[in-house]
Amino acid sequence: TDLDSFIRALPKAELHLHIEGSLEPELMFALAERNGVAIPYASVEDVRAAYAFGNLQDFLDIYYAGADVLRTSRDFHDLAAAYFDRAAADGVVHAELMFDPQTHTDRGIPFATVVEGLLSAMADAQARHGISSALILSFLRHLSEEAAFATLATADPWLDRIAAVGLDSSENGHPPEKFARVFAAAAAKGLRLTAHAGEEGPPAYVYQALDLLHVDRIDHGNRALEDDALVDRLVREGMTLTVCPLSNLKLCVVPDLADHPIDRMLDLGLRATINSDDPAYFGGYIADNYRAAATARGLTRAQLVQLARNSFIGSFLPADAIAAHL
Ligand code: ES4
Ligand code: ZN
Repeated sequence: TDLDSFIRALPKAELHLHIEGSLEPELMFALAERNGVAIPYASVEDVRAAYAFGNLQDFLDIYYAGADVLRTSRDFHDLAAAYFDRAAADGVVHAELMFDPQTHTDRGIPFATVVEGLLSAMADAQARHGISSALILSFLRHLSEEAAFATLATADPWLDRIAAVGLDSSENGHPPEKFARVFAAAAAKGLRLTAHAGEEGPPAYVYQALDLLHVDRIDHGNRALEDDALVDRLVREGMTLTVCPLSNLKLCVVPDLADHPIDRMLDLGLRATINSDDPAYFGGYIADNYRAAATARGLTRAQLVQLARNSFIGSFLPADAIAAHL
């Protein structure tokens, strides 16, 4: 359709994408076979049928289990290459890939295996599609502060190829304050900072991400809308929110896309962006997310352009590269 072509033709950055969340069931089966790994599904249809989630934790349990088929650098390369092919078709010109090293190192896959596979796919994406990209090392917040420090230490030889650290996994009960010291250490090493906050967790967790982690962006941030003073602050500080409409629907953060606050965020002056989060699990890549939000909320072309523009402003690209995209 017309809307479809408009969205795909709009140059955009993807800022909130878990690369492990781009593992399509077909690739999961192929890697299970290639690596001789047993998976608890009989077919691709069986896998897709399991993707009905009542909340974030339901999803995470299935997402961590799926990642077990990823064993070699070639697996991580193939995973990211498939993502970049889809992203290129959707008009993505810059992508910031989150990865969860602890999901892999805790099952004996070396950090080097993960990062070398991802970096080779990123170099290919630049050569084949002209897509620039960056890596965000995300700490699992259900694990300890000590484990996060150990992960940061393991990453040390690659820090010149890692743009930022993030914070993901089970939000409730694992407030940002738990990671204040490790985020300070990451900042001291020159890394940018982002954290999931206000997806399921309360506005207090968004305040903690700002005040205790000193983040450059907030991943999700939906529940910030419950606190007017917090919204004013996010607007005043020009804080980017990496919003994920289909994720919000599938994880029951919103009951229906018709209730999604994306246009309210823009109307309030928040620097909202649209992203896919875990596209293989939530039913769509970035253009699907733009299209679903646009259709459900009647977004104007000007609003879609604003969202794409926000994605460059909120990116971890250097200032001259951001300017070149605006
Ligand atoms: C995630 Cl949607 C979401 N929230 C928190 N942690 C995650 N890891 C992967 N996707
Ligand atoms: Zn996420």
